[in-house]
Amino acid sequence: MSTATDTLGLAEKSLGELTIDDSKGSNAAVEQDSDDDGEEGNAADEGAETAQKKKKKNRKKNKKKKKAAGPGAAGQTSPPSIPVSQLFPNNSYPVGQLCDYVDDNKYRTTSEEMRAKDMLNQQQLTDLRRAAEVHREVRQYARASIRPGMDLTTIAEMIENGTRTLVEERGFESGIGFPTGLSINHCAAHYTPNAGDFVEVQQDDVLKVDFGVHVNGHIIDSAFTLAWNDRYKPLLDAVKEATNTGVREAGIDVRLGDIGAAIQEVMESYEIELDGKTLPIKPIRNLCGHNIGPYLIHSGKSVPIVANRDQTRMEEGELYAIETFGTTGSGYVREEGVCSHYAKTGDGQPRMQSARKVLQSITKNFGTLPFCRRYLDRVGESHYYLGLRNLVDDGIVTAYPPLCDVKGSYTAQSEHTFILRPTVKEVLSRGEDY
Ligand code: HZT
Ligand code: MN
Ligand code: MN
Repeated sequence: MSTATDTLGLAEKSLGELTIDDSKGSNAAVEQDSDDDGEEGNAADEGAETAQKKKKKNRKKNKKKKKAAGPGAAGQTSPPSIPVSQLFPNNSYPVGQLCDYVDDNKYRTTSEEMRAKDMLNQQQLTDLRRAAEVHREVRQYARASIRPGMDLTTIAEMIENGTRTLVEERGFESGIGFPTGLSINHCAAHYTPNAGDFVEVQQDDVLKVDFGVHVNGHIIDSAFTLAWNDRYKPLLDAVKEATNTGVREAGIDVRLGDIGAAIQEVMESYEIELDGKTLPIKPIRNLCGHNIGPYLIHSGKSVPIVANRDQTRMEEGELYAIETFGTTGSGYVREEGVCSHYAKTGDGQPRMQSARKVLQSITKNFGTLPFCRRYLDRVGESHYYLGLRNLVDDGIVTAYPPLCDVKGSYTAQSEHTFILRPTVKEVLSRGEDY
């Protein structure tokens, strides 16, 4: 990443100057940091180096971490170990891609009233930009590191450890936004390994990587697709272009159904040849994007990826994740297989003792943020399955099982988070990769 760091000034360019460029493709292209095997410390640190820091330095050396020189994200190690708050001091995180409003909302760019309203949300923006920078730096490492033959738990922990470190996980102030989705082939979403899952990603697989980062409950939700066989390129291109179309179409007063229509048109303009057969690429019609609230991954509105009659409009101030799914299958997902993802979505006092115990732990550790069984394991819960099922049955917890198209099909996903600021649309999760 080579980005400007200005946040509060008017020179809000940086990531906004990036063109939407899909030319790099999504094959886990190895973009290694420039090698610099020696020292780790920033120049600013060298003066006041404590014994603890020296110890840390040696540990890093032993693990052969690599760090490039220079400011900002270029100074991140591999694997990532430096909190983004250190790489971008004074709360000056990279600004996302800025898109001026069009048509009836053109006036917003320069309106004094809108600029004044915009100023009231600076802390939320800073939090979101910090979370987005964590997402970019973690995914850069993930894209370079994920290889066929790796098991999904290793991949999930790589992403989750990176997130926890770079965002400086601390109670409800900062942390993981939701479980790391690692869904393969006909499974489109909401698969993450439970304990004892030894599934490995294979050479000819299509892997969706969907993870979230939050700061003070402000969640960045963004996803990409990896494949190591070039034959999937049209499928991966389709979802990237479809998502970029949805993001471009989005704006204050735009009807959700119109965004779906634009996405569908782009997605259906693609086809793919597999084993000598040409297949249409379809949008998965029962998956959609959504708005996001504080500590709420789904805050009530859904963004379809096919045309529909929904006249609901996007509104000023809203935060959205637009995600599109393309498939060689039926274009419809069903719940399939063992559930891993859950979130507390209701209240109530369960009677069952094991339900009360796991609910206490959920409330204390995750609140309303989605979690998975591995996260319950790591906070020390065990033998909770019966209690958890009881909470789901009582409507206190919602289960989000894996969502899969027909067996033998391939699905891909692309997702970005953006905010409809009073003056401008900011695509927070935009990066050089996607
Ligand atoms: C649910 C549970 C999670 C939200 C979308 C999504 C991953 O399909 C309204 C529209 C994480 C996220 C969600 F653990 N879902 N984005 N990224 N999954 S959703 C949904 O349930 S609700 C879409
Ligand atoms: Mn997502
Ligand atoms: Mn989402």
